[in-house]
Amino acid sequence: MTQIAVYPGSFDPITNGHLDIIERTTKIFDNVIVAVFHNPNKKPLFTMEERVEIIEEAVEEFDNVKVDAFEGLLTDYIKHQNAQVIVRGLRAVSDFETEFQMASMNKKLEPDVETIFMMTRNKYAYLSSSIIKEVANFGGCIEDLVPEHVIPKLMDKI
Ligand code: COD
Repeated sequence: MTQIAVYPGSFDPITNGHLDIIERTTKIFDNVIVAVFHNPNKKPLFTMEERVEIIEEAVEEFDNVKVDAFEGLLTDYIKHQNAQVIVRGLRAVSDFETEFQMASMNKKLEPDVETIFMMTRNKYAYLSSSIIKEVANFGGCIEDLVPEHVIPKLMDKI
């Protein structure tokens, strides 16, 4: 059976921490879908189309990665894609509580789907999309923290 993993997130924008999780996931599963969540209750900095496009450029080198957008329940999307696994990244202990709650609810909704967690690489442990936007907004250097092509796109927005 082809093992398909879904790596879901907001990715507003993708960081090198996300990219590292994607790269490591490609080595474990046959196919990886990076699934960008459209949350109607949130106003992201980048539109859905922009986030998908930015990620597509970042994952160009991996031939088993597809980038997609979804709305509604993640578990419904997973079944629709015939995927079996949700991949999430863990940074600090503070991530654990939310992740535990989400994984438990997803298990309740769809018992056949497993969530697996990948520890962040130490050098990316402090990275999040929010901190990148804040630092960029105040003129700080974000080189080496996001894929290169993200920097001018962020500059255009702020
Ligand atoms: N190093 C390693 N991993 C990282 C790093 C880093 N530096 N930064 C972020 N990550 C990981 C995060 O821990 C997460 O696993 C993933 O990357 C994506 O992160 P974000 O912040 O872009 O995305 P989130 O956490 O906002 O995504 C939340 C979802 C969209 C997955 C969630 O809200 C969802 O599933 N929504 C769909 C509706 C639904 O089904 N709701 C019920 C869920 S129980």
